[in-house]
Amino acid sequence: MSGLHRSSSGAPHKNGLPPQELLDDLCSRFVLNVPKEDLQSFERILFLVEYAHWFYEDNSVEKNPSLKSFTLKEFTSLLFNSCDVLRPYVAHIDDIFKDFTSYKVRVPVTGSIILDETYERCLLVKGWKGSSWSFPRGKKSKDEEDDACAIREVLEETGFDVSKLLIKDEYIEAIFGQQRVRLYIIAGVKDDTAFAPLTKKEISEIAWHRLDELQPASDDVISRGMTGLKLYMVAPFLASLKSWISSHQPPLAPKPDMPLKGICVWKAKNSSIGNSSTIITESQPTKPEPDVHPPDTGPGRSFRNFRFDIPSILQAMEAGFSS
Ligand code: M7G
Ligand code: MG
Repeated sequence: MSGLHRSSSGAPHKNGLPPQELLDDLCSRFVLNVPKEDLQSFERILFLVEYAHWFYEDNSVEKNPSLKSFTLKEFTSLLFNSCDVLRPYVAHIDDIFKDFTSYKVRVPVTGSIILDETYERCLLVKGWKGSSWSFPRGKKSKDEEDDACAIREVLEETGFDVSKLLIKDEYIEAIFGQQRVRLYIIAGVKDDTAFAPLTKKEISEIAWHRLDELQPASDDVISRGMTGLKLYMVAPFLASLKSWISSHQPPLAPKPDMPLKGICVWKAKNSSIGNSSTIITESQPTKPEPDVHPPDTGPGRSFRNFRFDIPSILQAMEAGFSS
């Protein structure tokens, strides 16, 4: 209950901008109130800003719909401008943000290809924003093993625990630009299994899709299945998946009479952007911060040498707590 009272303090401006009090609260809760080592690069700080943004969109805006929705970039700018320790870096915000987005696509990703008992269908998730389907997967956290990340990401995105089914050397891997994507094959999952994401506004739909339906015209990162289904990072795995299936016996015989169309197993009630949407699940586990140590080869390297003035941050925190 105390949370409810806290976030309702300070009415939003007429223009929907969050009050300073709310921004201060988000900044101290998500950015300042973390171990010192997490404030040593802008990549890490931007991941913290992203958590603050999700909290703002999923909780503050949801409780108070007169508050405006922002893109991550807009929110980053708002937070940097409102927070004393971040304000000195406002002049560099475009480069910091560009650096963060290019960094994000270099963090290794793992997940799972979940096959039903006939090996005819696989489980795909549809992103909240956009309309494409992908295997449940996500970025590795700092010091996280590939299999642990796959287990966590599949659990977050589908509510399904693959930890007892995952075999460490049964995976398909592909490289997209500078990003390594490893998907563990989890075969023989019952098609009446209940799925529902644990995160908010990340996944809008979960469905079993026939592998035949996904068969792509090309091997591109973004492709379309034969029924027009938009796919993201699915096609490049299909050939290896087919060959894995051809050398493994499914627990159940194929069901050729089943429809070609995907079978939806979970759908958010409302997934439009910028709307105070209600979704079926309510719980939201906190995500560990992503791995921030891939090889530093990308553009904007000079910006990564930018360092926060830690003593002044600590001073500000202390002042904040003693007030
Ligand atoms: P991610 O966690 O950055 O990707 O989520 P990963 O799973 O590949 O590591 C991908 C996208 O989903 C984000 O850029 C957001 O648009 C959205 N998203 C993810 N999460 C966990 C949330 C959340 O908690 N709240 C909101 N509003 N969006 C989210
Ligand atoms: Mg994820």
